Amino acid sequence: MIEYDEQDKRMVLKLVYYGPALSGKTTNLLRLHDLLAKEGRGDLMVLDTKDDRTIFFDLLPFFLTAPSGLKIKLKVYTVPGQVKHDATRKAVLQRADGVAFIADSQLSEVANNASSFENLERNLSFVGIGIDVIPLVIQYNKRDLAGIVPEDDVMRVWGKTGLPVLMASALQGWGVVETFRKLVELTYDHIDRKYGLNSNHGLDRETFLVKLTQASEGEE
Ligand SMILES: Nc1nc2c(ncn2[C@@H]2O[C@H](COP(=O)(O)OP(=O)(O)OP(=O)(O)O)[C@@H](O)[C@H]2O)c(=O)[nH]1
Ligand SMILES: [Mg+2]
Repeated sequence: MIEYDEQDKRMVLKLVYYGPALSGKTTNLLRLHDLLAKEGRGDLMVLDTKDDRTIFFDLLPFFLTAPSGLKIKLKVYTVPGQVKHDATRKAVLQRADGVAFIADSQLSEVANNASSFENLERNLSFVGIGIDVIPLVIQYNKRDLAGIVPEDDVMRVWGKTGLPVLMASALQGWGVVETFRKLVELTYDHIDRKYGLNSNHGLDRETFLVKLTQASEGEE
């Protein structure tokens, strides 16, 4: 549910990284912050944590201006994965324009992934967003570990949903930008259909993607 002010030429978009506790949502944002160019992105806010676990949310903002002068702010949030923080998850999910579901690839986490995804379905419905409508990508994180669900099994389960599924190791820094790029792509298409980003604002998909996912120089 895009915040769009035609008069002011401003648009605020919200992407949410969702998933079970300790799946690597905060680590995804830390890596995005390191891997993406400074130009066009703000600072990462990691809010109150307890033992490195998110209590409220983390936020990484991006800014870009379309040729029409439309100013777009893209806010990327994480939710706290611990079951007890459900009220906060609902609050963060309000008015979301896209979701990345970060699953933990470890065999021991299969049940937690499933219940977190059910929780996402329930909470999206609670905040009035259709899970079939909102841009949604799935990331299987922690691929660097032993004792993980094989990729074939992941695809067998998720393939039939038609959702994009990406493998990643946020710890090692791979699959993270790819996941973000996929979500940004889907979100662009979703907004373009409604607001004509290309036709009304001269902002094509490629430019949108490039501006938001430029690699930072020097470090990898
Ligand atoms: N081995 C491995 N560890 C990871 C990976 N991603 C994250 N971790 C570790 O998993 C732990 C939890 O990561 P966080 O990013 O804090 O997890 P979170 O999903 O934000 O957790 P909550 O805030 O409690 O919901 C940390 O110790 C990370 O270093 C990964 O790809 N591989
Ligand atoms: Mg976190």
